[in-house]
Amino acid sequence: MMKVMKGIHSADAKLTMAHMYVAFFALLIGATAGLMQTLVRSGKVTLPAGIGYYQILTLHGVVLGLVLTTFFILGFLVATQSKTAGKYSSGERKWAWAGFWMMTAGVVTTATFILLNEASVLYTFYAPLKAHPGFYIGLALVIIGSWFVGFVIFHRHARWRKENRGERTPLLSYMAVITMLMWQIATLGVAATVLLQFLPWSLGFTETIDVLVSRTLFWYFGHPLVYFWLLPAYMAWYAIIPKIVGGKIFSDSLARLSFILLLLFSIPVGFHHQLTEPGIDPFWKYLQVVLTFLVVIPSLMTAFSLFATFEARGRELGAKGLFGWLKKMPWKDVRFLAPFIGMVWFIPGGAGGIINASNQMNQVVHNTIWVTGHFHLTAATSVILTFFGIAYWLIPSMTGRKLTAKMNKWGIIQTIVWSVGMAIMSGAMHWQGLLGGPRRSAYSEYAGNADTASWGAYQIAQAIGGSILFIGMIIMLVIFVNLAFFAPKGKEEFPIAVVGETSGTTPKVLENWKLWIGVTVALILFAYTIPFIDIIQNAPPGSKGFRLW
Ligand code: HAS
Ligand code: CU
Repeated sequence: MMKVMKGIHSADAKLTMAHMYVAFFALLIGATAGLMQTLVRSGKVTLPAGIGYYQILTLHGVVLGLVLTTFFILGFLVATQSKTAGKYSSGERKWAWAGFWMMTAGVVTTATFILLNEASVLYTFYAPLKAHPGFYIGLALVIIGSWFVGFVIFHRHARWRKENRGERTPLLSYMAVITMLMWQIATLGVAATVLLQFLPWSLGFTETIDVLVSRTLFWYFGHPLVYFWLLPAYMAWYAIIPKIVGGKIFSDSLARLSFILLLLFSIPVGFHHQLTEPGIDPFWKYLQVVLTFLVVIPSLMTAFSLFATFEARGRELGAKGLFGWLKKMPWKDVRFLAPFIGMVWFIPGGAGGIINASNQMNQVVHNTIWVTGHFHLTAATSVILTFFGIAYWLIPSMTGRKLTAKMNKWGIIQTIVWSVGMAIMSGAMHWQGLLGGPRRSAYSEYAGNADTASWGAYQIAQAIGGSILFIGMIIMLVIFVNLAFFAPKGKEEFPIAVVGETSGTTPKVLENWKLWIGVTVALILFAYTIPFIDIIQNAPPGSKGFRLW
């Protein structure tokens, strides 16, 4: 018999930890590459040993945007589902392990070709840049492996429903299902372009590639990708943070509804990354921009729900007025502080997103380093600080250890360091972007162009911010290693909030999967069918491949 401990079954804890080791190793590699980029772009440093700027930029994007996130998220979903819906069956666990190993093999393959300088095509791998086939094969393995884990999550949820007919499903398991549904539907696009376009082309079976088709399929996946990062953070904000502050979930139905809306509207919006791209009819760009504004609504609902949770808890503790709750929050508890700072940063981060999505303003910021500033607030601050906030209790509760007062203090220091570093770096990126500073480019003097020289101060600021962030990364890794291997043995709390009295009953329709998948597919077909046919029918001759590094 397997022993049951630490809040979840030990075999499930092991599965989660396997994902976490890869995730935090990715943090080390990715953040180091990030520091080097800011140094190179400052014009003061050149890379040693023939390492290319675009090579480390590719490494940075792939390792942080695809590896750290996917592994952390799957590990987190497995843990929360196992905790709230019950342990996995041994069959389910086997499939999940198969997925994990397939993903890991994919990561090693892709990373190898980046390190061999055979794939400096950035994480968006835009055609007609052409990488070694190994790069695409590795990516395909990561995606297919993640599908295995996704199906295990669906299966566990369905099993719970069968065993508990008529009852409200565990909120975190429900949210895990939506996150993976969105992921499985979205990754069909990237799988299609990788398997049908990039692989045959890079293997030499086809001469040319249709660039616009590949970018459209990529962004069909690329926007839901960023929501795949965000939804697990929302899971923590809705269902875990209330417990940590001593409160309850404001509304179970509101939380579920916002996840449904995120599923519906996250996918048919990829064109907001292609607003400046020729060859897509403006009407369909317009339509997808409208849908983009609809996907903002569930985030505003989330903000509302969080304020309600904090205020209700604050009043319980005697706070008065609109912001009296601020004085009553557990500021010294890093499990609260890190995600809360993440939420605060999401206010300017989300506002920047709304600017990006506005067609006219997109013309100003597109392809400038403003966009890099935007996603370092959303992904690299709001989401990552929340993931760190999760790690402080998740890792010890998986390894049967305790978060000590000392590590809690280091966590608070890391939150502040990260926040200061990001304020400087992302602030400078936003500002420089407004002046027209390009993204995805190494240092260049453009033949002494005065404009470029005037960006110098912003680049130095980014290098300073990047260096502070590097220190933050080291602190985080020290805490992770401590919690995984050295912290004292004990029973760390796995905080799950209960639903408050104000919540009311949860409508059954929210669990009508056929309906929601149906509407999701209908919206996708509506937003993409006609423009996609258009793109194919009016395609210019395909492009041969380029290797610019
Ligand atoms: Fe974005 C580009 C539009 C959200 C990530 N985005 C990117 C790229 C990435 C990214 C990685 O429309 C670059 C891709 C590339 O390499 O080219 N984005 C949006 C919009 C939103 C948005 C409309 N993005 C995100 C999130 C990301 C992310 C989330 C990662 C996790 N983005 C764009 C567009 C582009 C783009 C264009 C293309 C630009 C171009 O031209 O290339 C929205 O979903 C944002 C909605 C969010 C809010 C905020 C709600 C606030 C909350 C916090 C409450 C706080 C509390 C605490 C309670 C409306 C929930 C309060 C405490 C106090 C003390 C006050
Ligand atoms: Cu987007």
